[in-house]
Amino acid sequence: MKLRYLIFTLLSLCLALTACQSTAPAASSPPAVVVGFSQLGSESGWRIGNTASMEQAAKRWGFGLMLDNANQRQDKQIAAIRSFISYQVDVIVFSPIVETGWDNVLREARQAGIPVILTDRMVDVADDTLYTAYIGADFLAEGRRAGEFLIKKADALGAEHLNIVEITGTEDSTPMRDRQAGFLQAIAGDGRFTVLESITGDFLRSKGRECMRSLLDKYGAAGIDVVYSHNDAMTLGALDVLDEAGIVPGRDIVLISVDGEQAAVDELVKGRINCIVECTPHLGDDVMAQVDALTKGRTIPKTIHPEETVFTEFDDLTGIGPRGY
Ligand code: GYE
Repeated sequence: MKLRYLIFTLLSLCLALTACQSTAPAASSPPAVVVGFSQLGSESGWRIGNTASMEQAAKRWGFGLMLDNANQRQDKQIAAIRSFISYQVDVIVFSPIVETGWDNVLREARQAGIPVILTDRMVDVADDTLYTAYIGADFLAEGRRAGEFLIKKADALGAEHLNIVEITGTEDSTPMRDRQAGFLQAIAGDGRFTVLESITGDFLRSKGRECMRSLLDKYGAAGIDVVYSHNDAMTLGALDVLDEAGIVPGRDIVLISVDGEQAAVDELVKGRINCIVECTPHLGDDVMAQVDALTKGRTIPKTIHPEETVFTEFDDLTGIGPRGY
């Protein structure tokens, strides 16, 4: 116990010194369970809310948390996981920025006997016993909800034909793939819809702006009926551009977004976004509950999805409480 305690304190100090954060409890009480968490970055309000959720939950459960923020770099995530292995944390939790490229480091974790829980995003590995569980959204269902809204909206407009542009999240990431696939599934076979183009905005507000600008340059305001954006940060960036161009969002162009950040919900309430598919970042307690079960030797479910909903212009929006992210 003494050695583990020393290691935990040293690593916490080291992570803090290298601009990482740690929610390590005060040096007087060694935590019984130490979790190494590799967060992928800070690209959106969703992500910041997710990091806070993990930190708060670790505290509530009395676990030590070694948190490393990889600032959008897979190599940094791999390095963080390797450091968690050398320091023999009890459980490794990580949110993989992309799906591929994890086989080796996951094998190393297995050799060290440390279980791995994936949170938020999935990996694509040849052997899916390399991770113990996935705790995060059902992105395919989210994409379908976006498509279902569009069908309802087209009905309400009596539209014969709608041109869609899609601003996608980070390429090779689970939410990007499945939000796209679910959306296409939902609208498949409905001749009223054409997806003109899918362009990647990397889940960033700044890139959402760039994408919207280039789409407007290419198709003109009259050529675009619908923007389907894979997250609120990019949608907010697109709104900036539409405002500058004198286009009325929500009316001249239908906007469909994903996440449910406060800033985006405020725009929905104002009628400037038509639909937001909820994706909750509040995964911390679900993750820590499974960490707790694992460290007590219990078997845990392979997949856990949080409950999520959809907010649209057709709903009564007065009851949406503060979003907390
Ligand atoms: O939608 C987006 C974030 O992986 C679900 O990543 C997450 C996505 C979320 O940057 O805002």
